[in-house]
Amino acid sequence: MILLQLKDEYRNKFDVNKAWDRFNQLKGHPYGFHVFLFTGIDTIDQNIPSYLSVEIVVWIINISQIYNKFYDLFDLVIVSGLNMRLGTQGLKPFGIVQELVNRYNDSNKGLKWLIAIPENSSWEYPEPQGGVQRVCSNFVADILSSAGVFDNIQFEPTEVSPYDLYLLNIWNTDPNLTIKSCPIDSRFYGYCQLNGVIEMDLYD
Ligand SMILES: [Ca+2]
Repeated sequence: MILLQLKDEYRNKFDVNKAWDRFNQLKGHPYGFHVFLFTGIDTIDQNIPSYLSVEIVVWIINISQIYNKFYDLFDLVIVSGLNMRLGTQGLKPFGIVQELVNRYNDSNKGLKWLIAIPENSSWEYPEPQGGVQRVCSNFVADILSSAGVFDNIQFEPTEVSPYDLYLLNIWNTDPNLTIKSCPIDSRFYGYCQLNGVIEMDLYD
């Protein structure tokens, strides 16, 4: 876990009151299990990490049909997101495919197309673990955006992965930066390492 400071130009944009307002809106919502996978999947075949593909999701969906015991888990992390993309509720994988055929009857608008539709940050999922969904990186991106760091650039925080976040050229990596409350001298890493031993390569 690391503590990063924004570069001065972004610190100046950061409106603390707006950040707290957004924090209080998101506080208490469950962890974003519903969006976890969809944050990483952006296209049919060009995702980061590269092994993440719609084929894997389709494979998992097929497995979910065999191992019914784990269906609730598959529903939580995949199937509910597919229903959300279709505007349906409670359809199981076969029903989703059937709905796609009925609605579009187009080989370009099949399951893979549905999986790659971007996650809309305003979607509210049904139970279990319902409501607005954010995983860690979505949450940070949402707070930064709400606080004005990105000016008026519009994007979906639910599409921001940890990798996307630390690639952003907004962090102060001055090797002489010292953060008083840091448990380890921040000059050692070039940022403040709160715990853990894995060293990060920011911007890499
Ligand atoms: Ca996505």
